[in-house]
Amino acid sequence: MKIEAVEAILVDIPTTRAHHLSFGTVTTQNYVIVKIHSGGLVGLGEASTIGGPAWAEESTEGIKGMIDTYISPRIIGQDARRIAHLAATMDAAVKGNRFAKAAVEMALHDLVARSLGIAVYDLLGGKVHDAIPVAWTLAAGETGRDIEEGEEMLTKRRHNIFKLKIGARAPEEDFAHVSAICKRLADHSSIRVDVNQAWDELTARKWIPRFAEAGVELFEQPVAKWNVAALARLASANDAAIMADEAVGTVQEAFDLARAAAADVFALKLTKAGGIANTRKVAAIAEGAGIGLYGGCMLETAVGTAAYAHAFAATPGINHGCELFGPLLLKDTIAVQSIDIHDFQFWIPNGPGFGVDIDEHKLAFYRRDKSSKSGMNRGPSA
Ligand code: MUC
Ligand code: MG
Repeated sequence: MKIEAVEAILVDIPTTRAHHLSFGTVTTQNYVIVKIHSGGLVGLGEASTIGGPAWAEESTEGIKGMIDTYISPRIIGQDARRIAHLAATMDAAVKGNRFAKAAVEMALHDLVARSLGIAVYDLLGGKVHDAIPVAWTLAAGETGRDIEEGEEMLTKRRHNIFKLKIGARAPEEDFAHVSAICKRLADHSSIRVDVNQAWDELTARKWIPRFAEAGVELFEQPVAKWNVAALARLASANDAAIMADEAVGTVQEAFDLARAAAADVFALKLTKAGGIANTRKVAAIAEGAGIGLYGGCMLETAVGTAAYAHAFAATPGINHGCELFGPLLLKDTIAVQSIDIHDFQFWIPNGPGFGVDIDEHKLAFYRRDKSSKSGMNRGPSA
């Protein structure tokens, strides 16, 4: 199964509403869609960023450049079925750049599974989850709108886990906002907050117990990702769960966090881990350390969402739900199939591959370069 060509396509899709995070406000999501071609088949992968390089180091422009310049030339002509070998090839050629590698590794999984006529989760050992409870992020930036949105999600039986984005404002203001939402929604749902690294340890030490008292069950990345010691102290001092997100990318970071008892829960994301295989290694470290798991996201399109879903479906122990709602925050889709969320759960799509096909007209509309020819890297014989 020779890899004939690799495309890395920049795509921008507006969100249904402004999404407010501690480091900025997102109104358009930026993606790199990867297509790997072999024998008439196409495997799909995706790297999604939030706020360009504001969430992690990589931007979509950098990811595309990395794939076109350094990754594609090394994998074109090679056997797509040797996914672990190709991952090692990428690691040897490129330090870091895990979002870029993840998008390519996802596309290899999709391609190989499609060639076998099976779902990616079957390539990974089969499903352990048919559906996973799914959170929604309340981040409209206004308490009344967030409450309305939450109540609508409960009525529609779409979501009963809510993640609130805080940290952009003073803790006093965030507390007023979160406690008002807890008063209205906490009896019927699980309320969690994501601080996206915005607090220092002193602020976290002071405010986590107060937020917990108001009804918050889980605190995602309350302090800077490098501050493993602070995370450990917070995890040991609080009954509410402390979840590592930005802090737990690589397998080595997962090991360090586990050794330091610095988190009760790990948020898994294919992009920050550098692919499906590494995500499952992070999950294995969590299993060994008795740490819980959450299926995170980077607000992917239906393509990336399906890739995450297949990896999560085949990973035991995802016991804190997931947040695979990305496509529902976008004004439009580039996929033929829609995601299936009902009864408060995300239902895993079937194959072949990730079970998602590109709507080429939509892709042509949303791709940044507006030209279907550019971005294609071909082998010499293709
Ligand atoms: C993050 O840090 O978890 C995922 C969902 C959401 O609302 O923001 C992201 C990123
Ligand atoms: Mg997070």
